[in-house]
Amino acid sequence: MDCLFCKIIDGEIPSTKVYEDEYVFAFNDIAPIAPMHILIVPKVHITSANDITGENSSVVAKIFEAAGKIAKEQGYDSYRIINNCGDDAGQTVKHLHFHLLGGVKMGWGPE
Ligand code: IU
Repeated sequence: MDCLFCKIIDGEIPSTKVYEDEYVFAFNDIAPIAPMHILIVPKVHITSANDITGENSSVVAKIFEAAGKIAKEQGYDSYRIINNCGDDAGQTVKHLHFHLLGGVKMGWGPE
């Protein structure tokens, strides 16, 4: 499968890994928008949040478990987790991923 994040997980494409376990791989985003901007991805290929099923949804819990651990390791106890699902939401890489952002005061809601 020609998937960028599968290649990063397999080590075919280099990345700055910050965390790995049996289910989850996490690495620094190449174009960070916050002091901490890490991508957390399932090792199994899931195209987007639309493809989460009863069969594979347990990996999402693993991702959220990892997020807290990673943020703490990075020195943050306040953070935001974002998933973009589909083109209109800005999903550019078609392998499920969660942006872990921290290190900056973030706004919320309509301006
Ligand atoms: P998105 O939610 O699909 O838009 O997020 C994709 C992210 O992947 C985006 O923040 C990119 O900067 C990031 N990224 C990366 O870290 N390494 C790459 O080689 C490529 C994209 I292409």
